[in-house]
Amino acid sequence: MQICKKYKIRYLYRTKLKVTVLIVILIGTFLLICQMKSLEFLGDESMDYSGYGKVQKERNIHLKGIRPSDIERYIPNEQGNFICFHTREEIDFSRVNDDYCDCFFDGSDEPGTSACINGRFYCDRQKNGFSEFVPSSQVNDGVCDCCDGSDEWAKIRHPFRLEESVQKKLGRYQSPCPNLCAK
Ligand SMILES: [Ca+2]
Ligand SMILES: [Ca+2]
Repeated sequence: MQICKKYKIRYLYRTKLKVTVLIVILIGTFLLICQMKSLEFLGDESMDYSGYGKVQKERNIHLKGIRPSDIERYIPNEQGNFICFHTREEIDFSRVNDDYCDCFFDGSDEPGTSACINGRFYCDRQKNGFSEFVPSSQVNDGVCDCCDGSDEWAKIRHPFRLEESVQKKLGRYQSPCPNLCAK
């Protein structure tokens, strides 16, 4: 009886150990996938995008709020269209940043405006090699969100303007924005 109990305890201990190891492996795998997805999302900041920038310049394209790693996706295709990132729907390139949300699913046609509720605006200045972005709702809302103030490109003055000394004290600034990237 005593031996049976001993084996039972040992069996339970081994099962518990196996379950713990399995949970640790699963959590580790999950974290690894999350990290890989996150890196994929941030894009490869070491890439040289000057070529794409050159193409945009040659085609007289200057779009605000684009993530550096997405610049190639904002070059019109052979039909002169833009392709929504997620749905692959083609729209005329003139509908990019026209302040009307055409790519409802991801807001990819409006990187530089607040037209799409789920969009993202990538600040001009990339901080520490990472793409700094703000939600599209913060574009031209009168409050400086990017450290370089690029989200306030329309330079809209907030109707309720705080004294500059108050803004400084709060560490939050209203448009027109100072460049705080160096701080
Ligand atoms: Ca649009
Ligand atoms: Ca803002």
